[in-house]
Amino acid sequence: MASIAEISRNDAALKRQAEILARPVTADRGMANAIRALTIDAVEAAKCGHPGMPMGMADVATVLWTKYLKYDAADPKWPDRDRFVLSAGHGSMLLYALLHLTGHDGIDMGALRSFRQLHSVAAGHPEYDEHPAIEMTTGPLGQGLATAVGMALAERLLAAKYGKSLVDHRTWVIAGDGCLMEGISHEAGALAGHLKLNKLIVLFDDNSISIDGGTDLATSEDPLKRFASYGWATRRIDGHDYDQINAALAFAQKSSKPVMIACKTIIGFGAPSKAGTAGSHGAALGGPEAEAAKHGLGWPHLPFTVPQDIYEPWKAAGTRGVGARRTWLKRLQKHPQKAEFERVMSGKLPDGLTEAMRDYKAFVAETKPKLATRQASQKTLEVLVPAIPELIGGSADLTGSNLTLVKNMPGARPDNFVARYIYYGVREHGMAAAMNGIALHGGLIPYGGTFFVFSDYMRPAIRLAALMGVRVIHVLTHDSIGLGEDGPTHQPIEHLASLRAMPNTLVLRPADAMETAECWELAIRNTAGPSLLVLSRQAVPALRFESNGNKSARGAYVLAEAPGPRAATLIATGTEVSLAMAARATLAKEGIQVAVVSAPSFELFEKQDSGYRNDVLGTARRIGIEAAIGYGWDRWLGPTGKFIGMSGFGASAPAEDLYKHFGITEAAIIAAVKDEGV
Ligand SMILES: Cc1ncc(C[n+]2csc(CCOP(=O)(O)OP(=O)(O)O)c2C)c(N)n1
Ligand SMILES: [Mg+2]
Repeated sequence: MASIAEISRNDAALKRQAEILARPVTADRGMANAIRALTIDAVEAAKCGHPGMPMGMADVATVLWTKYLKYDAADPKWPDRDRFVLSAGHGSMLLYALLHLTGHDGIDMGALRSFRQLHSVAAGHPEYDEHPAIEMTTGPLGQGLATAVGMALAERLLAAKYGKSLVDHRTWVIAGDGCLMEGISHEAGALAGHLKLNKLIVLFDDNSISIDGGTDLATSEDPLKRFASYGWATRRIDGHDYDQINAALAFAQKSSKPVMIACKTIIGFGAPSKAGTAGSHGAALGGPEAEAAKHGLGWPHLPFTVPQDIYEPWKAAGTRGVGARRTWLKRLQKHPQKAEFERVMSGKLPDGLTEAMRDYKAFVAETKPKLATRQASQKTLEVLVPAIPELIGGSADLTGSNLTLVKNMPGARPDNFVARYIYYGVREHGMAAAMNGIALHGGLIPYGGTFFVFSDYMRPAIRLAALMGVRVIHVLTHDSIGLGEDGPTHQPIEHLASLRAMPNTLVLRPADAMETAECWELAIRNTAGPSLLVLSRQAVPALRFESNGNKSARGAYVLAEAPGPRAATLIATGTEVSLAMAARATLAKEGIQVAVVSAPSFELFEKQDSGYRNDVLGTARRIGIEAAIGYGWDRWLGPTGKFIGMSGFGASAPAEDLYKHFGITEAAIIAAVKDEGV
């Protein structure tokens, strides 16, 4: 039953809608109605979807896409285009209708007819890979907004490097009540405000409705005041009034701060009874309501039909940027940094990287350093940062612990973007999403650090990186009970298992300085998804003394073979590999020969052919050692194997005491080997 408040709110929305519909249909409104009609048709055809948001925001989107957004439908990947992010991804039909109407290839009426069907470009939520003009995958609310912050930041960083003549564009976002209720909107908004990312403009679909009903069920905040306190410029407009929309977008283009424009809209605008209600949010309007909506909007055309006089101005909008793109191309031809700009935008790594890493690894082989792998990571960065100018580092306020900063990495500041490092603040989620945006923008390779345990705070953004397949690198230090005294809140236990379970995510846990260098190389070269470098706080001895090739690339390899037939195979990762090596040496003195396998990456090992895998794993009994939960190890250990690791949360104590307390010791490994009657 609708409450009195709800009924009166709906009445007010319908009254306002009636007033607007009573006015003559202007050319702009006619164009916006094409978005509404296509949305209604596609959602009716699919029998599901979200008509409310596209119908509500059609007027704002029409103004943006016909007058302000810089793009050329003929080249959706033009590097200096404005970025458009539909953070409220459930309103996907808004984007598909816009791409179709503006004449983008690859999204014809057939695609709209097959909205939400298998292999359709027009998927339920916008998907990055489905069409080149879809800047990112959205749907998890708030992610689009936070990712857009990274895009806008990338623009500033590249503009500082290559100049305005090559890099000078805006990032536009449509976000809903949901995006702004999500916590990540705070992290993202605060970071953007602090850095004064003035070319970031958020169009807030301020319809005061979400799924459960009016937003007053759950929130009383004024997001504009919140964003103003972050340092944003804000405006409040009627989202169905073209003069107000135009004025606000023109204002936004001149702002010296990021901009949020709250567009008061009626969700489901045009629907005779469902407009202004949650009923239009996420379900087909239904035949009679859909018909009446089109009638009320003054849209007499058949389903999936747009008359020529409406198509034409839309197509013209799609070619509005042709001139700007051509003059940009001319500027590029003459630009002294043309080759470098094209290289970084293509994602190709610089010449000289392989040689620099080869020399560094030879040095590691020779010097055999005893280092925590986080320190080894920093040493590797000392090579990578000068060799890869597009590498942009950062940390969520743990720079000194993650060891993510090396020399000649100035931090980005609002007044200086000639920078190599981002102080993300204590904002892991915001950082991971911004890193996605930096990578999606192109021209930069982001890495960012935090404690491994707080990967939980970043998980939704890591998942989107995996889903989209973008190159981001997470430096995750303090990777086990080995961090010691900070105790169980800080000790990752289930994180390796849970992140290994995430598709298209490369989890790398190196055992020593050499493997750390190899894993960094793998991460840098992994263009297909996120890479996670899982690194220790505590020191480990050098275990690898030859530097040719990249053994970690196969995921697991025999670090030390048994001189004769294997009595057992010890398989370990990270800091536990040295423990396995110590056990191997002790057992050898007793005449028991075991092999040690180092397994820095399960994902890469899984990809090897079974012949290689069987050779590495061997036929002897297998013992897995990892200071984490054993979930997922069974597939390597087989039915007779044994796992030595954690079975619950850690504790606060010096690291050595914890290893003893939890039974992850040389003695335990030796006992496990002997238990099998060797
Ligand atoms: C992180 C996340 N939580 C929940 C959802 C499910 N969901 C999709 S839309 C929506 C309501 C969004 O409200 P609003 O942004 O106001 O959209 P509108 O109803 O105005 O279109 C919810 C809860 C989601 N997509 N992402
Ligand atoms: Mg809403």
